[in-house]
Amino acid sequence: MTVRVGIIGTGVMGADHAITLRDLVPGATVEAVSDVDPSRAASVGVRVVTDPLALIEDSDIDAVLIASSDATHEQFVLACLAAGKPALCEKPLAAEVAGCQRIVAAEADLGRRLLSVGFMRRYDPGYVALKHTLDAGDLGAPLLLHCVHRNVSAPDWFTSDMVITNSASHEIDTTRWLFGDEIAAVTVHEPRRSAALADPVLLVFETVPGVLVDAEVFVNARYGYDVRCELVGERGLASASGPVTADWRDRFAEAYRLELTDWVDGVQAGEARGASAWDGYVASAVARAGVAALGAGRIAVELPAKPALYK
Ligand code: ISE
Repeated sequence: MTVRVGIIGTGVMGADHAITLRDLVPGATVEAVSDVDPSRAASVGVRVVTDPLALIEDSDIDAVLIASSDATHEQFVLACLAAGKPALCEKPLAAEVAGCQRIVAAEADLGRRLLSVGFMRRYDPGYVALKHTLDAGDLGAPLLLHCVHRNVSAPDWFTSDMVITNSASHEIDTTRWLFGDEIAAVTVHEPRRSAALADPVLLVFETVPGVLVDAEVFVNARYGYDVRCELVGERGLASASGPVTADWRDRFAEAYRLELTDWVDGVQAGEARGASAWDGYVASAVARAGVAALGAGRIAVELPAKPALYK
């Protein structure tokens, strides 16, 4: 069966995903799109549905890709659950931790997973190879992970909180995915301020078994988009790196292709793949602890019990 995808939000990521789905993902078509800006929606070149909730309900749409502004995610994700439609939501799952909790509760009540969250680094060949090396035991037990996450420049609406909630959320998810462990505490350091916002920041995550992860997140690094990490184990080192590019679309093009392919294959198989709503919730909860830690020392992360659906 061909998966007929509806895309909500045709800005930078939605438009990029539309091209990837159309040109590079077997078994998928972009059936319709919706955007607050009708001309931006029309530029994708497929049917435009003005009301995003009508797109979710549309009987010609099998699965929904949500790439609209962060504040709208919760409403659309909940509507997909109510309609029984699989959905891939760009991170964050919801703008606030409470919204993520409502989504997790709604999916747990439904009793089946329909949601995936767009943490694309889980599909990046370099990060996947690093995880294989670690899981194969070649490095011994992990001790430290050093991460670098630099953007050329942040949009003018970016805030200090967003450096953590929007950007560092990738390092939070990478840490949990790579080690399969939760983050127990967060500390955030800030050097001498060179900009109006807290940028760069240096985050330190402590995982439950005691691996230390440091992450430099610098959203106005100017020279390029540069994302990489190095893992230090008891018996060796391994790293994941990639080219320095203009932005994340080039650096992670292959990761996006693999993510969308796996999502579509999962829809065909009746399975939700990739990061779950629970992963989206935890990323937001840890990011919120990071925001609290900015200038306030070490903050412990308290998580509720994981619902059975996600075990
Ligand atoms: C953006 O939303 C992304 O997801 C990028 O991967 C990240 O590098 C950037 O900092 C975020 O703002």
